[in-house]
Amino acid sequence: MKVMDLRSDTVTTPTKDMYQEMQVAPLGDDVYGDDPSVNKLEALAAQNLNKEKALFVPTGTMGNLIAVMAHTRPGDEIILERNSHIFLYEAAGASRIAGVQPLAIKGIDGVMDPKEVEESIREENIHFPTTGLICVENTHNMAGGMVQPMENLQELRAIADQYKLPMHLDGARVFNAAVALDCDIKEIAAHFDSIMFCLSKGLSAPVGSMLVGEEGFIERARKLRKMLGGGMRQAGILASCGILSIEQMTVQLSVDHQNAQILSKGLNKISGFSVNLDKMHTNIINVSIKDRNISSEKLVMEMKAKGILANARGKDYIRLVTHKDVTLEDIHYALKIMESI
Ligand code: TLP
Repeated sequence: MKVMDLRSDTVTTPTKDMYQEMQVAPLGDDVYGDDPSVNKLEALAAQNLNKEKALFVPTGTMGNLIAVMAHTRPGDEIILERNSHIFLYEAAGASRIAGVQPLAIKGIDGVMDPKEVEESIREENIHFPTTGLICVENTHNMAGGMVQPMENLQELRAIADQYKLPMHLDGARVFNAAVALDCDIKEIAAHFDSIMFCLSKGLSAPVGSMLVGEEGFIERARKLRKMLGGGMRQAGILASCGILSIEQMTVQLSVDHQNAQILSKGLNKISGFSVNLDKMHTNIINVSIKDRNISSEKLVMEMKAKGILANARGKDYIRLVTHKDVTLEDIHYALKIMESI
């Protein structure tokens, strides 16, 4: 049986070029700073986002945690969105390991109201924690890959500047945002002091994320990465794939977005499934199954039995994600299967 994995773009396998590159990539011990492939990837990431330095980290989760630790002190408070990955999906690492208190604001489609952010910043008071950081997620995973409006980023930046606070971007899929906005990634990055982006999602590298920011921040981040056990040795094997992610794979994202549109429109024609097309910005589809009279868990099981892997999202939604390992032909096939369920 053909199995189609629409659970996430994290399931993408390396491209042929990546497999080839892994075999010839120059290697060294990256803890000594001696791996030419890692050094090249870090320089490329920094240059692409127009920041001073970058750091190769094993996962997005570690990249976000390091960013929180490097920007704050234990006991600080960080402002983030209620459905953000850092708040919901990182096993409370920010609280447990960075020792910060999250102040979560409920956004609309992941977008925080700048006024509420400003009101959440603590004034000096012996009783209060100190606000240490504002975090934003773009694209927003739980909102179904929605792009954060540029004006919102500008407003948040102005507030951060006024209160002298750093801003971190969980940009796991920030290249998807840039493709959807048809803008240079630098324009998004310009609003942030640090950005984490993932190589191992739509960009198809097997492992790895980048943390990007100014030199002093990355120096602190490098030490924190070591402390957390993320100092890797001949990591150029992985970094060589990440270089190709940045150089070759961003064009794939617009194909992923087109396929997500086709899949969404097709689902809207099948009774009991509905996708809000106004919210379809990139490659993540939140499919409502409210009219289906079946729990999302059960539907996911039924789909799996027919060869389509999806994730349940709450009881009324399933999440489907398009990526390079799902072709247009696969999408049409998936629609046929969904019709038969
Ligand atoms: N997201 C994963 C799951 O954890 C939900 C996925 O399949 O989408 N930030 C954002 C916005 C993410 O979506 C993810 C992964 C991460 C951070 C963490 O990246 P990794 O998995 O590399 O730790």
